[in-house]
Amino acid sequence: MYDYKLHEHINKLLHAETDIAGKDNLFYTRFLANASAIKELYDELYTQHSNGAAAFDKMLQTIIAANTNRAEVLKQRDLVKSEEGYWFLSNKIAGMSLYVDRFCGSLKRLGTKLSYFERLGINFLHLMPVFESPANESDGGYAVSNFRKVDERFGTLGDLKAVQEKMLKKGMYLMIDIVLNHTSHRHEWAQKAKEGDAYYQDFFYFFNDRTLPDEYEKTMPEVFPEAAPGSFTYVPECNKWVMTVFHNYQWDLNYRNPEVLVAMLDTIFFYANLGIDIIRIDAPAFIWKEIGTTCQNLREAHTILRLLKQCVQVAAPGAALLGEAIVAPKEIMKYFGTGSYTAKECDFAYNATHMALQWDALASGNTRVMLAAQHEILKKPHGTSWITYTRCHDDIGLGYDDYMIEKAGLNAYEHRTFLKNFYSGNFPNSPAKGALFASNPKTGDARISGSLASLCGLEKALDDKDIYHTELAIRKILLMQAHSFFLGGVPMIFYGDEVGYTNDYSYLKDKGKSYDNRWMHRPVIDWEKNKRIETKGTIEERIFSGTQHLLSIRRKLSIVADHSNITWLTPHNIHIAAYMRDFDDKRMFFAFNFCADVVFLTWFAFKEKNPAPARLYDHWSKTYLTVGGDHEYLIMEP
Ligand code: OTU
Repeated sequence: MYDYKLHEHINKLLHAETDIAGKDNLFYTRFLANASAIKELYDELYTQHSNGAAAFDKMLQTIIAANTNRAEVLKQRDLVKSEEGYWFLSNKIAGMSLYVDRFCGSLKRLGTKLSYFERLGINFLHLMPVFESPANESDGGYAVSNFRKVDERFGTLGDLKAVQEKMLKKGMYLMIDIVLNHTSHRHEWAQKAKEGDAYYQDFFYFFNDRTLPDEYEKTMPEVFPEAAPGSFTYVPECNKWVMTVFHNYQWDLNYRNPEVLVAMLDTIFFYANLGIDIIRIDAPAFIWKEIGTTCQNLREAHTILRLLKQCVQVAAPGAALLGEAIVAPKEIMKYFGTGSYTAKECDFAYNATHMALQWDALASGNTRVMLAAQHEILKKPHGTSWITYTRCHDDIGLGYDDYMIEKAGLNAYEHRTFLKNFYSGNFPNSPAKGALFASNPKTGDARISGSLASLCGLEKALDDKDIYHTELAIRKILLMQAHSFFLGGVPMIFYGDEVGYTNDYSYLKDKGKSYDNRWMHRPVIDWEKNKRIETKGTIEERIFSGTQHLLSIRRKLSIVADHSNITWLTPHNIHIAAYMRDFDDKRMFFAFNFCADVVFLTWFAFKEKNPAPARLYDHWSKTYLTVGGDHEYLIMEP
C-alpha cells in the first residue's frame, strides 16, 4: 500500500536532518517500503493514545537517527548478509552462551579467549546481560538499571566494542539481550517514578491500591512463586503498587504508553549499532497485560514485536531478532509471525519444546512423547530458525502439552511427576542430580534446575566413584548435545557443558543468589580444570573432543543447514529417535539411542523411503556400514 501523505512526511523529516535520501539510497528505499506497515502496526496499538501522533513522529526520528549512527562497516556487513539471504540458516554457525565474569572475569579477558571458542567450533557468542544491574538485585543481569552503561563488573562499553570488533574480524557473530519487559527498580525511570513523577510512573503499571492488582492476579500465573510470589509490589516512597511479574525488583514496563516503545526501540538500535548480529528479546511473551487474561502471549505483544521487526529491518537490516518465548509449543510458533511480510516477527525462537522433550526421552529411555510433538515443531515457517539447545542459564520447563504425553499412551500428571522426581533426585536409583525450581504448590507446577552433566548423572557417578556410570554419563552428555546440533537451527551450548561442569552449590552462601537455585548450573570456570582437555582420556577431554567432533561434522555438511528438510522415521524401536534430512540429491540419517542399554534398529528403517541405501557412512565413528537385510539389525550402544 502506498501512503502518499506518510511518504511526504518522511521525506520532510529526512531532508530536515541532512540529505539522507540522496546519500543513503538503500536506507531511503527500505524506509519508504516499510513505512506503511510501520504506521499500520503502530496505529493498531496507539491510535487512541493522547500522545500517539507525537510519539509516532519521535519513532520516525529514532529510525532516522539509527541509520545516521550506523557505522559504514556495519552497513557493509548488512549488505553482505542481505546478499547471502537468510544468512542465519547456515550450518556454519554454532554458539555458546556465557556469563562474562564467571567465564573469564572480564570483557577484556574475553577478547583473549576467542581461540578457545574457535578450537571447539564455536563462532557465535551470547553474552549474558552485561549492562548495569544492581549487585544483589540483578537476576543474573536481567534487572537492568542502565541500558547503555556496561556494568563495572565486566568492564566498559569500550571493552565490549573491542570484543565485538575482534570477533567481527574473525567472522564471528555476537548476541546480547534487550530486556524488553522490565527494568530494575533502580533504573532512572523507576527512581523518578518513586519520587512521584507522573510522567515516569506512566512508564510502569502503577496503582493507587490493590483493587486492580487483585483483579489481574485472578488470572495471572506466578513466574517465580517461591522467590517472588504475586505479581505486584508495594512502593512505600509513593504509597502505590507497581506491577512486578518477575522479581519484586524488576518493574514491568508499560507498553500501552508509546513513549516506552520508542525509548526501547532506541535502545535496540543502540545495541544493533554496536555491531550485534542477533538481539535476544528477553521475555517477549509478557510485554502486554490485560485484566482477565494470563497476561502472556497476547495479540498486542505480537503486534509490538512485528513493529520492532519492521523498524529494525529498515535501520539495521543485518540484525536478526530472537524471541525468547519459553511457552507452550503452539504459542512459541506464533513468535515467528505468520510468514507474510508485515506479519514477520522474530527470525529465531528457542526450540524449548524440543529441549524439554530430549530430557523427557533421556529420563524415560523412550522417544514416544518426542515423536508426538513433532507435528507442531515442524510448522516453523520458511526463513526462520531455531536456537537449539540442551541447557541454558535458565531452568528446564516441561512446557509441552499434556495431549502429547497422552498421545504417547501415558498419564500426563503421573508422567510429569515422574520426570520432576527423576531429575530432582527423588526417584529410586535416578542417576540425575538436579533440583526443582519455582515449585508452585497451588498449581503443582515445577521446573528443573541442574547442569547438563549433573542431570546426565556425572555428579553422582563421580561421588560414587562408579566407572560404569561415569562412562554412561559422558555418553548421555554427548547424546544430548548431538541431538540438539542436528535438528535444524543454530545450536547454542551453555558454557561449562563443553567440559562437563557439575552443579556448583556455592550460590547458597551468596545472599544475592541463594533464593534462586538456577545458580547451581551457572559455573565459575576454573581454567586449571579446563586445561585437562589437553590430556587424552580425562573426562574433560572426552566431552570436549566429542563436542568438537560433533560440531565439526555439522559444519562440514550443508545438508544440516536449516532447510526445513526433516522427516521423522517410523519408530521401529521406541528407544531410538530417528529422522532423515534430504537436500539436493543427498540424504542423511540421524539415529539416537536414548536408553541406557544396547538396542537394535532394523535395517528396514533406512529402506522405507526410496532410494534405499546399500551402504552408509557413519560420521561419528568415521566408518562405513553395510545396510543389511530387513530382518537384520544395526546395533546401537547405550
Ligand atoms: C528470562 O526467562 C530470562 O532468561 C531469565 O533468566 C530471567 O530471569 C527472566 O527472563 C526475567 O528477565 O522466567 O525462568 O515463560 O520462562 O521468559 C525463566 C518465559 C523466565 C520465561 C522466561 C524467563
